[in-house]
Amino acid sequence: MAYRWPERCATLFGKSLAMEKRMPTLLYSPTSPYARKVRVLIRECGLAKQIDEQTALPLDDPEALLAANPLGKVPALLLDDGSVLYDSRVICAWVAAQVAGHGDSGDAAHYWQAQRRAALAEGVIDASVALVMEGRRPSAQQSDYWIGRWRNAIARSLDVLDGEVDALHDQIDAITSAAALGHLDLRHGDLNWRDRRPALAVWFDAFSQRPSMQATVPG
Ligand SMILES: N[C@@H](CCC(=O)N[C@@H](CS)C(=O)NCC(=O)O)C(=O)O
Repeated sequence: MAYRWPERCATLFGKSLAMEKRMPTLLYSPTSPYARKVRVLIRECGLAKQIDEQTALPLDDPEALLAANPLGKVPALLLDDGSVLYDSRVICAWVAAQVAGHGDSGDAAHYWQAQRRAALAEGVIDASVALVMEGRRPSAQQSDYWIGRWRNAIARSLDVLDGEVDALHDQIDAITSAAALGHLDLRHGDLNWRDRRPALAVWFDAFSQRPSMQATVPG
């Protein structure tokens, strides 16, 4: 593979991380292929010494992981400014961008947080669809354990989105959030997601008026 990144890492990424900043920390599980992808990329970039790695087994619901990623999934990357990135695609893109020398400005931080928020909303969609699929299996075969995990992941993630609602404008994170909330309304009215999340409810009702949303109402 013709990776040219390691050379650039030493001058760009390596320098900025090695100076006064704390090291980013990757929360990972040793068996997760999503985490492995990130860990391989980190090594291909020559960044193994600049990114700390800590084991977090998602099915144990470690507090640090739930605080970092309300979806309760690995990998998650804790950045030195206290912000977090997930999922694996976002982390990989961030690593590549650091190496390419993009990624240290305030605009970049906004961009990465929007990508992270889009991954969060996508995780809500994944869990919402998984719940529907599980509900279509014979009831004796349905897993209370997974239904509980998905419902909890949705609840935690919506709490976070509710707290970040001011950042939802017309980017991919907003669109993905709207698609997620629309699916919850369509399939999981029993979750009453608007209860306890008034800001997100107001935001969604306004966003739902956009012609693009009106033209794509599921049905
Ligand atoms: N789309 C996510 C998927 C991550 C994922 O599903 N990780 C698994 C481990 S392989 C996990 O943490 N599962 C816990 C759960 O589903 O509750 C990514 O690309 O990072």
